[in-house]
Amino acid sequence: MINQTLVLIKPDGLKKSLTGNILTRLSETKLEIVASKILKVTKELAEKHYAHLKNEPFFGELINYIMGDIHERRKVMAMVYWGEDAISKVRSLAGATNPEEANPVSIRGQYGRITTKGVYENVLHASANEKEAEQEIKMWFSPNEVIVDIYPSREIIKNNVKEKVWG
Ligand code: IDP
Ligand code: MG
Repeated sequence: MINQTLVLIKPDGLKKSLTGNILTRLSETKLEIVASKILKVTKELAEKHYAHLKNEPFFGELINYIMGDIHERRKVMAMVYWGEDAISKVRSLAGATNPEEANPVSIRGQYGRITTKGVYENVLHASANEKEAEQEIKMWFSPNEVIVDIYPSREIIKNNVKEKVWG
Protein backbone atom coordinates (compact mmCIF):
# COMPACT_ATOMS: atom_id res chain seq x y z
CA MET A 1 0.00 0.00 0.00
CA ILE A 2 1.30 3.45 -0.92
CA ASN A 3 1.57 5.79 2.04
CA GLN A 4 3.66 8.66 3.39
CA THR A 5 5.59 9.27 6.55
CA LEU A 6 7.19 12.18 8.39
CA VAL A 7 10.93 11.88 8.99
CA LEU A 8 12.80 14.33 11.19
CA ILE A 9 16.55 14.42 11.57
CA LYS A 10 16.70 15.52 15.18
CA PRO A 11 19.22 18.08 16.54
CA ASP A 12 21.66 15.35 17.70
CA GLY A 13 21.67 13.92 14.16
CA LEU A 14 22.47 17.36 12.74
CA LYS A 15 25.10 18.12 15.38
CA LYS A 16 26.82 14.77 14.79
CA SER A 17 26.90 15.53 11.04
CA LEU A 18 24.80 12.48 10.28
CA THR A 19 22.47 13.96 7.65
CA GLY A 20 24.27 12.26 4.76
CA ASN A 21 24.53 8.92 6.57
CA ILE A 22 20.85 8.94 7.51
CA LEU A 23 19.69 9.90 4.01
CA THR A 24 21.91 7.20 2.53
CA ARG A 25 20.40 4.58 4.84
CA LEU A 26 16.88 5.80 4.00
CA SER A 27 17.64 5.63 0.27
CA GLU A 28 17.84 1.82 0.67
CA THR A 29 14.04 1.95 0.83
CA LYS A 30 13.77 3.36 -2.75
CA LEU A 31 11.05 5.69 -1.44
CA GLU A 32 10.67 9.21 -2.79
CA ILE A 33 11.26 12.39 -0.80
CA VAL A 34 8.26 14.60 -1.65
CA ALA A 35 8.91 17.44 0.83
CA SER A 36 11.90 18.69 2.79
CA LYS A 37 13.02 21.70 4.79
CA ILE A 38 15.19 22.85 7.68
CA LEU A 39 13.31 24.74 10.35
CA LYS A 40 13.56 26.09 13.86
CA VAL A 41 11.16 24.17 16.08
CA THR A 42 8.94 26.41 18.18
CA LYS A 43 7.85 25.31 21.65
CA GLU A 44 4.30 25.18 20.35
CA LEU A 45 5.21 22.76 17.51
CA ALA A 46 7.39 20.64 19.82
CA GLU A 47 4.61 20.28 22.39
CA LYS A 48 2.05 19.49 19.71
CA HIS A 49 4.30 16.88 18.08
CA TYR A 50 4.91 15.11 21.39
CA ALA A 51 1.48 15.79 22.95
CA HIS A 52 0.96 12.02 23.48
CA LEU A 53 3.92 12.01 25.90
CA LYS A 54 2.99 15.07 27.99
CA ASN A 55 2.54 13.07 31.18
CA GLU A 56 5.90 11.31 30.91
CA PRO A 57 8.64 12.32 33.37
CA PHE A 58 11.01 12.99 30.47
CA PHE A 59 8.59 15.33 28.61
CA GLY A 60 10.37 18.60 29.55
CA GLU A 61 13.76 17.23 28.51
CA LEU A 62 12.23 15.84 25.31
CA ILE A 63 10.91 19.29 24.36
CA ASN A 64 14.36 20.82 25.05
CA TYR A 65 15.89 18.06 22.93
CA ILE A 66 13.66 18.44 19.85
CA MET A 67 13.96 22.25 20.02
CA GLY A 68 17.76 21.86 19.93
CA ASP A 69 18.44 23.44 23.31
CA ILE A 70 20.59 20.51 24.43
CA HIS A 71 22.76 20.47 21.30
CA GLU A 72 22.94 24.19 20.56
CA ARG A 73 21.59 23.28 17.14
CA ARG A 74 18.24 24.98 17.07
CA LYS A 75 17.00 23.29 13.95
CA VAL A 76 15.52 20.08 12.62
CA MET A 77 15.44 18.69 9.08
CA ALA A 78 11.93 17.59 8.19
CA MET A 79 11.00 15.40 5.23
CA VAL A 80 8.09 13.45 3.85
CA TYR A 81 8.92 10.03 2.37
CA TRP A 82 6.32 8.57 0.03
CA GLY A 83 5.86 5.20 -1.66
CA GLU A 84 5.00 1.55 -1.11
CA ASP A 85 4.76 0.85 2.65
CA ALA A 86 6.72 4.03 3.43
CA ILE A 87 5.68 4.06 7.11
CA SER A 88 6.75 0.52 7.94
CA LYS A 89 9.89 0.60 5.78
CA VAL A 90 11.21 3.77 7.44
CA ARG A 91 10.24 2.62 10.96
CA SER A 92 12.04 -0.65 10.49
CA LEU A 93 15.22 1.02 9.18
CA ALA A 94 15.02 3.53 12.06
CA GLY A 95 14.96 0.80 14.71
CA ALA A 96 13.54 0.69 18.23
CA THR A 97 12.88 3.87 20.24
CA ASN A 98 15.47 2.94 22.88
CA PRO A 99 18.81 3.10 21.04
CA GLU A 100 20.30 0.50 23.38
CA GLU A 101 17.58 -1.96 22.43
CA ALA A 102 17.57 -1.05 18.75
CA ASN A 103 19.03 -3.49 16.26
CA PRO A 104 22.72 -2.46 16.07
CA VAL A 105 22.52 -2.06 12.29
CA SER A 106 19.38 0.11 12.42
CA ILE A 107 19.91 3.88 12.22
CA ARG A 108 19.10 4.38 15.91
CA GLY A 109 21.19 1.35 16.86
CA GLN A 110 24.15 2.75 14.94
CA TYR A 111 23.97 6.36 16.02
CA GLY A 112 21.69 6.78 19.07
CA ARG A 113 22.60 7.07 22.74
CA ILE A 114 20.93 7.58 26.11
CA THR A 115 21.96 10.80 27.84
CA THR A 116 22.88 10.98 31.51
CA LYS A 117 19.53 12.77 32.01
CA GLY A 118 17.82 9.71 30.58
CA VAL A 119 16.58 11.07 27.24
CA TYR A 120 16.76 8.69 24.33
CA GLU A 121 18.73 10.62 21.73
CA ASN A 122 17.91 8.56 18.71
CA VAL A 123 18.83 10.89 15.82
CA LEU A 124 15.59 10.63 13.83
CA HIS A 125 11.85 10.59 14.13
CA ALA A 126 9.59 8.46 11.92
CA SER A 127 5.79 8.32 12.07
CA ALA A 128 4.49 5.12 13.65
CA ASN A 129 1.23 4.58 11.72
CA GLU A 130 -1.08 6.18 9.15
CA LYS A 131 -3.05 8.26 11.62
CA GLU A 132 0.10 9.63 13.23
CA ALA A 133 1.68 10.25 9.81
CA GLU A 134 -1.31 12.33 8.69
CA GLN A 135 -1.40 14.37 11.92
CA GLU A 136 2.36 14.93 11.84
CA ILE A 137 2.71 15.78 8.14
CA LYS A 138 -0.13 18.31 8.45
CA MET A 139 1.58 19.75 11.55
CA TRP A 140 5.02 20.17 9.94
CA PHE A 141 4.14 21.01 6.32
CA SER A 142 1.59 23.04 4.42
CA PRO A 143 0.05 21.50 1.28
CA ASN A 144 2.08 23.68 -1.08
CA GLU A 145 5.35 22.36 0.39
CA VAL A 146 4.55 18.76 -0.61
CA ILE A 147 4.96 17.95 -4.31
CA VAL A 148 2.35 15.17 -4.50
CA ASP A 149 -1.30 15.34 -3.45
CA ILE A 150 -1.24 13.15 -0.37
CA TYR A 151 -4.24 14.55 1.50
CA PRO A 152 -7.16 16.66 0.28
CA SER A 153 -6.46 20.39 0.37
CA ARG A 154 -8.26 23.57 -0.67
CA GLU A 155 -7.30 27.06 -1.72
CA ILE A 156 -8.28 30.07 0.35
CA ILE A 157 -7.66 33.77 -0.01
CA LYS A 158 -6.13 35.24 3.13
CA ASN A 159 -6.41 38.95 3.75
CA ASN A 160 -4.06 41.00 5.90
CA VAL A 161 -1.45 38.27 6.18
CA LYS A 162 2.06 39.59 6.64
CA GLU A 163 4.49 37.82 4.34
CA LYS A 164 8.28 38.11 3.98
CA VAL A 165 9.50 38.58 0.42
CA TRP A 166 13.07 38.94 -0.93
CA GLY A 167 14.70 42.33 -0.31
P1 IDP B 1 9.27 6.85 18.68
O1 IDP B 1 10.13 8.06 18.43
O2 IDP B 1 10.02 5.58 18.43
O3 IDP B 1 7.94 6.89 17.93
P2 IDP B 1 7.83 7.62 21.11
O4 IDP B 1 7.33 6.67 22.15
O5 IDP B 1 6.81 8.26 20.22
O6 IDP B 1 8.91 6.81 20.24
O7 IDP B 1 8.68 8.71 21.84
C1 IDP B 1 9.10 9.89 21.20
C2 IDP B 1 10.55 10.21 21.59
O8 IDP B 1 10.60 10.42 23.02
C3 IDP B 1 11.52 9.08 21.34
O9 IDP B 1 12.01 9.02 20.01
C4 IDP B 1 12.63 9.39 22.33
O10 IDP B 1 13.47 10.44 21.86
C5 IDP B 1 11.83 9.90 23.53
N1 IDP B 1 11.49 8.82 24.48
C6 IDP B 1 10.48 7.92 24.35
N2 IDP B 1 10.41 7.07 25.41
C7 IDP B 1 11.40 7.47 26.23
C8 IDP B 1 11.84 7.00 27.52
O11 IDP B 1 11.31 6.03 28.09
N3 IDP B 1 12.90 7.66 28.06
C9 IDP B 1 13.50 8.72 27.46
N4 IDP B 1 13.13 9.19 26.27
C10 IDP B 1 12.09 8.58 25.65
MG1 MG C 1 6.34 8.09 18.19
